[in-house]
Amino acid sequence: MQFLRNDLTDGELIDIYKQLLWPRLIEEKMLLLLRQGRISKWFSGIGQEAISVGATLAMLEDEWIMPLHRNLGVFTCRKMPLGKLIRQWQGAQDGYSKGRERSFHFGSREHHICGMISHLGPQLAIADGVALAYKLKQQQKVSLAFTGDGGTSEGDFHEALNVAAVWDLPVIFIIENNGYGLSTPVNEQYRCAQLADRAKGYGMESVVIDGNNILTVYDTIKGIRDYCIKEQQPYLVECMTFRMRGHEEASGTKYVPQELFDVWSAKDPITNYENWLLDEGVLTQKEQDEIHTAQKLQIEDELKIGFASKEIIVDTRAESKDIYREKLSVGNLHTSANHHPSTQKRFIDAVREGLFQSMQQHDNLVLMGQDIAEYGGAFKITEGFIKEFGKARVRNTPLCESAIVGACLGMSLEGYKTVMEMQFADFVSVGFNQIINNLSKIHYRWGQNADVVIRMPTGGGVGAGPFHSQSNEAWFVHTPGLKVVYPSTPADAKGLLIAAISDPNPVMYFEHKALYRSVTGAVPETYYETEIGKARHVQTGDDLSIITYGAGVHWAEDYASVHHDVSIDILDLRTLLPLDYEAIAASVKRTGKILLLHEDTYIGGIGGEISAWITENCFELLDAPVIRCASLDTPVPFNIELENNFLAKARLDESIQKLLNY
Ligand SMILES: Cc1ncc(C[n+]2csc(CCOP(=O)(O)OP(=O)(O)O)c2C)c(N)n1
Repeated sequence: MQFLRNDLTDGELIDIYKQLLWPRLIEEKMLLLLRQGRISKWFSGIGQEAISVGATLAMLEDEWIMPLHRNLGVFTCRKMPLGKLIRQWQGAQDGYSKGRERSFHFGSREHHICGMISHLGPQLAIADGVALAYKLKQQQKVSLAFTGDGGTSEGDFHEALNVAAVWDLPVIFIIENNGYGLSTPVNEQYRCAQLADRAKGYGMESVVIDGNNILTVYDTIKGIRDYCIKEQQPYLVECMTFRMRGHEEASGTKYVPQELFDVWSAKDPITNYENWLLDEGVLTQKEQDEIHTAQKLQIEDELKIGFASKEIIVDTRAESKDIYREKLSVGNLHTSANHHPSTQKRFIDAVREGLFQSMQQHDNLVLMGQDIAEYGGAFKITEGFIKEFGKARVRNTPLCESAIVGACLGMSLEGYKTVMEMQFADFVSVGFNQIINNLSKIHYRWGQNADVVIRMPTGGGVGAGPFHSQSNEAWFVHTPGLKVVYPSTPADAKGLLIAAISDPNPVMYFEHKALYRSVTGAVPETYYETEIGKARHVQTGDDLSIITYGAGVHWAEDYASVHHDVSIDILDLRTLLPLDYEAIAASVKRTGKILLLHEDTYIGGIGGEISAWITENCFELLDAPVIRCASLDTPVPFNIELENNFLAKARLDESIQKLLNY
C-alpha cells in the first residue's frame, strides 16, 4: 500500500494514526464484551475504519455528516466520549437518545451527526437538504453522507444524487463498497463495473479510491470538499474496502470465501499505516506500543463510566411529551378581535394567502414542490410567488417525493422551515418512508425537530379516478410524532396553514380539492393562527351529533339546512392528530347519539378510532351505538355515478335515519 504524506507533519500523521486506531481498539473490546454477554448486538466496521476516519477528519467540525451502522469512526472523530457512547449502546437514559434508540441509530446536534434510520438510503437526501441550507446561507460548507454498496440499489440513492446534481448542491456521497450487502455479493446487487460510473448519469464527478488507505481517503475527501465548495457541485466517491466480519456479529461469515479474507487481511488499514509510519521513522516501536497501551487503558476507564449509568426511570408522561418539540411562542390566534377586517374568499385563495403571509413572516421558509415555481403548481396556489420571493425560496423539484421530504428534513437541521406541496395527496405513497420513519420519529429519537409541513391536495368528488382522489389521512393519524390538520372552511384553511408552518413539528396539511373553488367564506386579512388540536362547534342540535371534518362538514351542513325536522349538532374536528377529545365528549353529552362522518373508506378510517374512544370514555352518555358513515371499501372509481355511490354522502340520510330510529 502506497502512502503519500503530502504536506502533513509528523505530528499530524501521528494524530491521524491515533484517530484510526481508536475505533479499532474500541471494537475489539466490544466484540469481547459481546462474547461475555455484556452487550447485546454489534455491527462491525473492522477493516473499513480508514473511510469513516479519513472522511470525518477532512471535514470541518460543524459540517453535517450522515453516517450509517459501520461508521464508528465518524462518532469518535467528532470526539464523542466513549463512556457516553457505551451508555447509548446499552440503551441507558444518559446516552444520546434517552434509551430510545439502538446501536448507531442516533444523532447529536452538538456533533453535527444526523442519526440514521434502519432503512439506510434516506440518509442521502437529508444531506441534500443540509447542503441546500449551506448554499442558501452562502456558507462555505459541504455535507457528507455514507451508503453501502447494497444501499445504492435503493431508490433513495438515485433520487438523492439526482436532486443534488440538479440543484448544484455541495454534497459528498461516499459509497463504502465492501463486497457484500448482508450476504448478497455485489454481482447480485448491480451490473455496472464500478458504482462510481453511475455519477455520469447524474451529471456529477466521481472517483474510485482505495478505502483502506487512510491518507488516500483523507486527502481525496479534503480535495473534493474544496471542489464542492468552489464549484457548488456534488461528488460521488466509491471507496473500495472489505467487511472483515459478518453483517452483525450473530450472522457469521460462512458465505464469504476464505481467499477474500486472506487478500483483504493483507490490506488492513491500520497495520499497513502503522508499518509505514514505522518504516518512515515517523513513529518508533516504543511510541506505537505506548499509544496502544494508553488507548486500551482509556477504554477501561470509559467502560467504567459507561457501565455506571443510572437505572432507567420509566416515565410515560416524558415519553409522550417528547414526540413533539414544544412550540415556544403562541401565535396571533384566530379570535373575534382579529376577525376584522375580513374579505369573502374562496377556499383556494385562503390557502394561498396563508402561504403567502407565512413566506412574508418567516425569512427562513422555503417552498418545494413539482411545478410550483413559474407554473404556479397544479392548482395555481403558488402562482406569482417567485416574483415576490424568488426561485431560491420557491423551488421546483424533480419528480422524487422521497428525496424532497428528506431534503426538507435536512433543511430543518440547519434551522429552515419548509413546506412541500405534494402535487396530489395520492403521491405521498412514494415519499411515505421519510414521513413515517424520519420526520415523525426524529424528535423522540434524538431531540432533532422536523420543521416541515406537507400540503396534501386530497379527496374525491371531481371524477379524477383511483390515483387522484384518495383520502389517506388515516395513514398518518396512526403515526406518533406527526400532526394532521384538515380544514373545512376558508378561514380555517388560512389559519391552520399558518399554524402548521409556525409549528416546529411535522404537519400533514390536508386541503380538499373539491372545496377549493366551491366553498367561499369570510377570511380575516391579518396573519393569524387557527389553533392546532381544537375542533370547531359548527352548530348546536339536540337529536344527534355529526362529528366530521373536511368535505363532511359541508355534507352535514347541507343536510341540516334542508331537513328542518331533525335538530343536528355538528362538530368540525379540524385537527385529526392530536384529536380534541374534550370537544368530542361535549358533543356526546349534548345529544347522546353520534354519527361519525368521513370521506375516507370505512375500515380503518379515523371514525373507528373515535368510535372506540367514545365507547371507552363516554359510554354512559350514549343513547345509541356510535354509527359510522364512510365511503365504500373500494378504490375511488372514475365514473361520476360510481364515484357518487362510493362517497359517504350517498349513505348519509340512511345513516341519520338509522341513528334517529334506534
Ligand atoms: C430498506 C431496508 N431493507 C433491508 C434492510 C436490511 N439490511 C440491513 S443492512 C443490509 C445490507 C446493507 O448492505 P450495504 O449497503 O452494502 O452496507 P453494509 O452493511 O455492507 O455496510 C440489509 C439488507 C434494511 N435495513 N433496510
